[in-house]
Amino acid sequence: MTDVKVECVRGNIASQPDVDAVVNAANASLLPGSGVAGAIHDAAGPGLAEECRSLAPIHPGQAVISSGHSLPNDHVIHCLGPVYGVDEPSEELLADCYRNALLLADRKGLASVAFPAISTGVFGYPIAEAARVAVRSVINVRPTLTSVRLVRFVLFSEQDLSEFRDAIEAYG
Ligand code: AR6
Repeated sequence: MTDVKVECVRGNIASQPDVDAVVNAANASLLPGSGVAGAIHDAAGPGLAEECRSLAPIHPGQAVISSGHSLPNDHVIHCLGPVYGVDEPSEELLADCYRNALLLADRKGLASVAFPAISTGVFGYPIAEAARVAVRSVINVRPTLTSVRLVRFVLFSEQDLSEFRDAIEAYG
């Protein structure tokens, strides 16, 4: 039996002070962007983009870790999600993001990680499908985790939150 809690909340990924790492829905160059990447870089300050220069570029499905700079979190885990309909197989690449981020967090000894709904904004992944892929990926990797004890999905809208709630009920 595993004791990793999986939960979802409505909120801002850059305002999750009680988790060790927040996940960035990044671009390949790890530069500040719009949406999640904008919110995280704005809150972290310019030191984050500077540190990211040596970590980029990354490929779809990959996860890399940096420090949190001015964020309330010790770390940021940067994932590049697939562009829906372009980076294939998109389902596997999206699942890889969640798995690789959690394996990296676990290797670093972190206890808690908060994810946004990767690829569901600019990258166009339909939210209901993305929620199922995300939750299934977390549930599949859960038995292998030794240090991570909390996985939180942070959704921007009530509709997105309800898709993740449904997926957690179905697979969690
Ligand atoms: N907190 C939580 N969720 C958010 C926030 C926030 N502050 N802001 C947006 N969302 P996106 P992607 C939701 O576009 O699709 C960037 O420009 C949003 O409603 O941030 O992976 C990067 O630089 C959506 O549901 O990420 C890349 O080029 C979800 O988070 C590209 O966009 C993801 O939206 C990445 O696109």
